[in-house]
Amino acid sequence: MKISVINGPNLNLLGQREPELYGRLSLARIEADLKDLADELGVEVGFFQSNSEGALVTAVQEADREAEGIILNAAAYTHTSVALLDAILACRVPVVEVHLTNPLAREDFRRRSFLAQACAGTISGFGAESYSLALLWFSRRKNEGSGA
Ligand code: CA2
Repeated sequence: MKISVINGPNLNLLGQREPELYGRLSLARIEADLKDLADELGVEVGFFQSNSEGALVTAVQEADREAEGIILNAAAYTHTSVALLDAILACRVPVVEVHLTNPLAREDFRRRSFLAQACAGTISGFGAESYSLALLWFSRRKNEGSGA
């Protein structure tokens, strides 16, 4: 099973700015830790990050063709993007929305996700562990499905 992990705008700055909010880990470190977990779980993972909405739409479409699930932190596009919502609605594979912080505990404009309605679920507020929890869900789902 392959899972695609897609990250949106400014997440390439993780670990360099606003560590009190987003933590001290770089995106590369979060991805390396997820790869370790994926290896333990026997899951293949792929990673993509872009600051561009269109590139993220294309990444979701490609992941839908190539992977069996998508872990998506669309960052600020979570709160604005009909294009990403439409891409997720068109997906055959489940998409899990993740956030490092808990957007419901932040500014009002972060309380609305355009994407959540099309996702299998949302995991927010656990820092880098939000991604791990999403990966565990995919892994357990696969094992339950195979009867293992
Ligand atoms: O908590 C999350 O994961 C967010 O998706 C992060 C987004 C924010 O717009 C969402 O409401 C919640 C912002 C990502 C910005 O990433 C930075 C990382 C380091 C330094 C500055 C920004």
